[in-house]
Amino acid sequence: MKSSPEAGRSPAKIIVAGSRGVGKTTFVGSVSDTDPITVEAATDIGRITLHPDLVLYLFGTSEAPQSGFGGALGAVVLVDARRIEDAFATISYFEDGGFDVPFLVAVNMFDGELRYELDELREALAVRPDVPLTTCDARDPASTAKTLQELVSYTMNGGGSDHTSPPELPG
Ligand SMILES: Nc1nc2c(ncn2[C@@H]2O[C@H](COP(=O)(O)OP(=O)(O)OP(=O)(O)O)[C@@H](O)[C@H]2O)c(=O)[nH]1
Ligand SMILES: [Mg+2]
Repeated sequence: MKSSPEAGRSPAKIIVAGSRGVGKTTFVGSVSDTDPITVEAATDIGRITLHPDLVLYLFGTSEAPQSGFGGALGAVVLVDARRIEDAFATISYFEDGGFDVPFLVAVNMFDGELRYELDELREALAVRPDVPLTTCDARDPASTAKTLQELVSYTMNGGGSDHTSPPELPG
């Protein structure tokens, strides 16, 4: 039987991307209802029930997102605050529409202080002005939940210039 427990509703998927060791498994684990399942090296699946009718599946990966991620709502690109430059490849992948979903960039703080202002980081990482840039603590469920919330509201508001909201209708 393939019927899902969510009775006909297709669960929403969110991708958690980023280079090796940025905290993807930690992020997915801290926000999930259950321990993340590692399906293969560096790919995690977690699940969070925001509401009985709203289940989010989280896919943590450092590979280019695969076909199974199709229909994803959006992506969190995690950045290690101590190794900012490692994030270039992933950010440009999403910016160039390699995987066409709205995304935000979250700098995982690893306890440290951010050495740069977010504005400076945005410039250094060449993150478009319309893409949200934020910080998080991947180990803290409240922090990861807030990051997901931000992504979901960004997505609902059009998710950047490539996904502009429809023109206002008269009346
Ligand atoms: N102090 C601190 N340690 C963290 C934080 N996030 C992750 N770590 C640690 O950093 C290491 C890497 O975190 P992971 O969550 O495994 O990173 P990952 O992106 O899944 O790594 P790969 O799957 O190998 O690409 C682990 O030892 C974590 O415990 C954080 O916010 N603070
Ligand atoms: Mg991992």
